[in-house]
Amino acid sequence: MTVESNGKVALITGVTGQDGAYLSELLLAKGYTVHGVKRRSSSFNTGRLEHIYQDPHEANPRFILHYGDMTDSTNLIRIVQQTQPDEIYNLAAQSHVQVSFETPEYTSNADATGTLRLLEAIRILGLEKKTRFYQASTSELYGLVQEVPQSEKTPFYPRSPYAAAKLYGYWIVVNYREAYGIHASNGILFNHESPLRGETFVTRKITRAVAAIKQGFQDKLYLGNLDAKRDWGHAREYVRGMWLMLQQDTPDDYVLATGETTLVRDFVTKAFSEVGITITWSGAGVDEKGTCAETGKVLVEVDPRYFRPTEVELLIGDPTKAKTKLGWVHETKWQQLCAEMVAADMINVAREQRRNAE
Ligand code: NDP
Ligand code: GDR
Repeated sequence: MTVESNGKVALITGVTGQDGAYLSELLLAKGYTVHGVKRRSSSFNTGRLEHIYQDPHEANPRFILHYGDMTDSTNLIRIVQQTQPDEIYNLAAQSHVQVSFETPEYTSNADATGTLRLLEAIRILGLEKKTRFYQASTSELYGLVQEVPQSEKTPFYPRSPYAAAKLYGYWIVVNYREAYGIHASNGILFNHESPLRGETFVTRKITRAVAAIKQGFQDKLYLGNLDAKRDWGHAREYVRGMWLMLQQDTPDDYVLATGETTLVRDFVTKAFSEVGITITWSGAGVDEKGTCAETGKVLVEVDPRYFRPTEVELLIGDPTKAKTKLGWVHETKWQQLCAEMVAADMINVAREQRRNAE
């Protein structure tokens, strides 16, 4: 189906990521021309965008990719100048919390200063009145539990270099909104997952392992903290919330969450149950094990390598403001999300194994 152009232009950084792919789909369906910033990579990194890729040689393509990087302000200024966007969605980030302990300086460069670079690009180019700005803020800002559920009013206490970098991003967005009148909003998004989730985040790591174990290609799943609790929603629904924030007359900051929290352990149990495997848990801490009730084989073990120097133990968000002011609601429960991800990974794993065997 061809969608008629609505005349609007969006620029998405982080277009090759999970949210970038869903947001591109949404905006194209609404008639936007979508420009995406992708990094140069020695290997293929546009797999999530294949279905919406348009040959740049076509007349008037509505989906256009540009090489860029959040650490290069000259590049960002040039892309913003060339594309003159009505809306910028800043999704690019070194987004892995554990990796941020290994690469703290790079994480702050891309996630904190990168956000500043984009806001400065708007200012330098005199686009303060034209370009609206969405910042991918995060529930990781809450960190060490101050209160639950966490809302826009809950104090922040970041617990990783990633969260500290995103804290700067959050406040520089608030500052540029107040100082220069830019329509800039923070979406404080709680964890959102999907079959497109990166493979090293816990939900996807679990669903891929479940599919591989079920099909006999993997023996065991090693995980870190099974006691962490997360508020997991579906990424497709969360990108709609991003768009809604930029359609408001005034910019503001909003929590997007489901309001329900689940243990990592329970996500594991549910994922295995989707393929007919019952997990029984025994032991505690590093000695905890998940055993297959049907065969007696240990399928899940704890590897302290995945523990974080400082952990965020409990996240549960209060999305009342987004519901009331934006009309945003989430529909998918974490159990449905888990089932969808396992089903997708059963197909992915089988396909990969076939390809490897060829
Ligand atoms: P992903 O990790 O899937 O995607 C991150 C994107 O950023 C990728 O396109 C990546 O490119 C790009 N990127 C990383 N570093 C740079 C850089 N230096 N310059 C340009 N691009 C870069 O993340 P998600 O889609 O899950 O999340 C989107 C945003 O939302 C992130 O900012 C994340 O921190 C934030 N967030 C995510 C939540 C979630 O639960 N998913 C919750 C709250 C916030 P490449 O493909 O080349 O790696
Ligand atoms: P998170 O997501 O840190 O919340 O950040 P992740 O899925 O990485 O971890 C969730 C929880 O699971 C625990 N855990 C493990 N995590 C990973 N990755 N691998 C494991 O083996 C493992 N075992 C247990 C973690 O300790 C943690 O408590 C995500 C990212 O998308 C951020 O960019 C985003 O800002 C936040 O969500 C909201």
